[in-house]
Amino acid sequence: MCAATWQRESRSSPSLSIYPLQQDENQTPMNQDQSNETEDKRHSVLVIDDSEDVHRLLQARLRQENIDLLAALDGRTGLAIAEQDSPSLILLDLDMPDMDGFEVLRQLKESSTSHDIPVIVLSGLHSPADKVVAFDLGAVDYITKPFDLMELRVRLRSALKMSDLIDMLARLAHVDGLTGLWNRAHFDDRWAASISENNRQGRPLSVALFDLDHFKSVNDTYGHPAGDAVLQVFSKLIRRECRASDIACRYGGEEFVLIMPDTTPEDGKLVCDRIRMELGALHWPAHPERKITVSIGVCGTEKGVAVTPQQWLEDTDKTLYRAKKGGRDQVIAIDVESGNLIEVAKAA
Ligand code: GH3
Ligand code: MG
Ligand code: MG
Repeated sequence: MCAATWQRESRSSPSLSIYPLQQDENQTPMNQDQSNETEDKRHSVLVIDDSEDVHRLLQARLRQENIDLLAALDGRTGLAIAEQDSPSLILLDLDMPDMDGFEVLRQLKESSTSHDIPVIVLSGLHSPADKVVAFDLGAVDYITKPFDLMELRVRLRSALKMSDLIDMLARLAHVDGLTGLWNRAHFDDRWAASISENNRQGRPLSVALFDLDHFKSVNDTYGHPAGDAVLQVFSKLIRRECRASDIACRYGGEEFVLIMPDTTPEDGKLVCDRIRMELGALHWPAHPERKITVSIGVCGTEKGVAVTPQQWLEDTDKTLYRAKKGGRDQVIAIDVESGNLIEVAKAA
């Protein structure tokens, strides 16, 4: 088994380049500039073909394209590269020794890592039955050999563009329209994943629920647009203060939630208190006489714990409620397992 890699560059998550300001998948999707994203993106394309001639030809003829080519001379190597490098697209030969292209395609579509990578079949098999099977297995296109290079190029570009658009739509389905933070659906996914990671690896994990204080009266007094502006500014503040690995979401209305992986409740409390104090100190041109404050409940652990996502969130909500009851504009943090209070910071 051998593999030649002409220009190997590990691809970041498919959707990341849609939001150039993002540095990490966990980071919030704010400030996205979606113009020209599909044109400017550099893609990597994995070619799985047992013919060295095909690799040489593609390498020479696709040099002008904005892509990095990865090469595998057999199915197993191709599957391994697909898992490891998550290429933007795969060009797959069907007729190969050991593992044929149909089997490779089947395995690509079975793996959660490679499932969404578009596959164009590049094959000397011309029968309609082969084409039907390839499409049934999940290929997005089928090009017969010998292929016309111009046609291959345009089909390649078209498949990459379509894949970028699908990525973008999938991502937008997880973004809150008003604030640009992740939305509730994204939170639900990531919260469950964060908890299972904590259970498995025993690493610290904290979560914070934020609820703006007396927000209804901000709307009632200064109007809904002023309330919207507060939500937007607060979202930016959370994003600025949290780490790239934290996951900031709008939970709903004037409530926000921040997942803080690898963060003890003590550290989570410190971060949240900084956010609380900065918000309280902000000057609001639309209503200079009115400060905005937030109440925050933090619930976390420094080790692996057997707590369900629902229970953990309920405990966090109760902690937030205590902060409200305690007079608002404060952070209350607890250990999720013992329920012990970590620290309380009252407004000065
Ligand atoms: P508390 O301190 O107890 O949290 O009081 P509150 O007034 O903040 O809480 P309440 O739940 O009574 O009111 C929340 C308000 O948030 C009511 C709702 O109109 C407002 N709200 C929810 N979503 C939005 C939004 O997208 N924009 C604006 N401007 N207001 C919103
Ligand atoms: Mg509320
Ligand atoms: Mg509120």
